[in-house]
Amino acid sequence: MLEKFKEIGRLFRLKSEVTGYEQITAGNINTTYRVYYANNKSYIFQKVNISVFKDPIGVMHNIDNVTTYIREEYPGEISLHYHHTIYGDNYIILDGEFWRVMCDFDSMTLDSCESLEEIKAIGEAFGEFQRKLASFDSSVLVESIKDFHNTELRINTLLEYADTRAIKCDEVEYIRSVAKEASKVSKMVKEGILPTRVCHNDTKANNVLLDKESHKPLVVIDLDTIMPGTGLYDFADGARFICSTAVEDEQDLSKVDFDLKKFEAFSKGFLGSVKAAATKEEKEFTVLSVFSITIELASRFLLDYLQGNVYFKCNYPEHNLVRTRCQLRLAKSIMSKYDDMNKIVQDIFNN
Ligand code: GN1
Ligand code: MG
Repeated sequence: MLEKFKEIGRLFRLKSEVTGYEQITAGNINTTYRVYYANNKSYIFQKVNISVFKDPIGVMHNIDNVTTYIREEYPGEISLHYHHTIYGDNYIILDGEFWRVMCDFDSMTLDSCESLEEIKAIGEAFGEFQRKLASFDSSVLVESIKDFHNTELRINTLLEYADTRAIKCDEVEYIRSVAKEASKVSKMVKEGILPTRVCHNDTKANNVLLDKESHKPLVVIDLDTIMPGTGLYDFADGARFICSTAVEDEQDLSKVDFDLKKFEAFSKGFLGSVKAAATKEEKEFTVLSVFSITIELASRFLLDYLQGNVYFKCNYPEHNLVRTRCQLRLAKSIMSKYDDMNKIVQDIFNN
């Protein structure tokens, strides 16, 4: 790898000599490394998964446009910087692999979070991200993954796959039983009842870099899926992840629950930033969107498990099944707390 990193660094015109590297294991799709240089600097080298991102150049075009916009509109704030080659590209293709190099920050990420203050701040970081992009011209964006958050299609694809192979299991049957309810939000987006906004589309807590000491958010990362979509799902996906009492691949399901205190903190942060622009319908379906995105992700994990783990990185053969079960457990917990969640959300909207 060292020789490869030297070559990549040279193509991106990085000064100094590579001295070492470490792999960053967060993220289920791309492969990420921190590469150290003799001048005491480090950079993030990332190999983009081109079977997931079929138009990686389009992805880099989106990232370039969005980061330039944020830098120009919000000077003085920390922003992501991707390095360019002598040809002006923010990527290279080397031995058939697609690589990019980003600036590194002295920072950390969290896969789970117990501090309500930190949860609120992470919510605010994602909410602010959406608010800042409200005037961004979405017509310049390439759709990096088609139908990425088309919940109805995701569920139907799973059910059709299972049915044509006569696969019967509790997970498939539960998803079938809630399919209509879980598809409602994405149907309303299609029908124009819910507006589309420029969204991050992958608002897991570990996609916010935090200051190592204060744990305050520094910058939102992982801009691969920035596309127009429902703003509700950025809220929902963030809540799904951060309000769980367990990690996304917890094997002991008794540990998995949806935490209302965490939800209140995240909601205050996120919705506090975006509520001024929220429509009546968005307010009404905010809580349903949390259930929907959880079922959507469960359907994606389960389909990948049935298809032999071709999409998400797995550490063991049952990994995607374990992830599915966690999401379904979480979805059931969300359903049981629906009214309390709605009260929390409506109080925030009304204040
Ligand atoms: C993937 O790569 P990462 O870990 O940021 C996935 C998200 C899922 C998430 C679940 C492009 O995100 O949609 O919610 O895993 N990203 C893509 O952990 O599919
Ligand atoms: Mg991602």
